[in-house]
Amino acid sequence: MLTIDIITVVPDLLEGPFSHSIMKRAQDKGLLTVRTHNLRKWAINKHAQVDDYPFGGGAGMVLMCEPLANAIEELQLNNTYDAIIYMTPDGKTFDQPMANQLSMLQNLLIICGHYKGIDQRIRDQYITMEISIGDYVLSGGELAAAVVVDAIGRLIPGVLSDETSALTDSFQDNLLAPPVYTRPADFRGMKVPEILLQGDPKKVEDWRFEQSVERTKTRRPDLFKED
Ligand code: 6GU
Repeated sequence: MLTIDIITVVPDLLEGPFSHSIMKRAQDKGLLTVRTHNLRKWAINKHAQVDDYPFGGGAGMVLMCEPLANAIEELQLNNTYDAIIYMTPDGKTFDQPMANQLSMLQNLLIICGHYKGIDQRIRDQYITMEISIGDYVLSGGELAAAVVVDAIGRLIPGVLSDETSALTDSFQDNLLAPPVYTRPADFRGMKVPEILLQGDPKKVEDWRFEQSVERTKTRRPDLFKED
């Protein structure tokens, strides 16, 4: 059972991604709980202020210490977090091994920045892990958090109907997934590889492995160089 709390100024952005398909099933089965918390609940005044101008000048607003500290501390009264994660383009690049590790934890708190980010003192004081989802800039951490939660959620045992299917994902063994086909066996003259129709599981397995290696060589040779 994994519980994920998410602090955000735009909770609406996180409504859709977890309400469908596999993420919905994970929650319905009681294997995953995702709770979003609007940072404005901890705003410092009646204007619902949570951000302010950066000291030293410059463009963009910074999420203030006080609302974030109060939000984190209030949530900590009822939860002991295994990790407090800040979503930021200068974090560690998210990958499948990180997803695997996070999926084994019980309680996660994810902080989504917006505008120019959050006050550095919150990062120094509370954050235990900083995650980026790639080398490009999003306008906030919410979509990145949705990516991370999806990648983690589907790895929780019992979430995928065929429990072995996460094992055959791309990246799970540093190989890309092989091509897949379904009916019809002949679509406008384009045929499904014969070996998949013959019903010899060993041959199918060998073929899929070869295809995976071939795909990885041509598309992602860098994956062979890792570890
Ligand atoms: Cl985690 N946040 C933002 N704002 N941009 C990103 C990102 C995160 N990861 C890649 N780009």
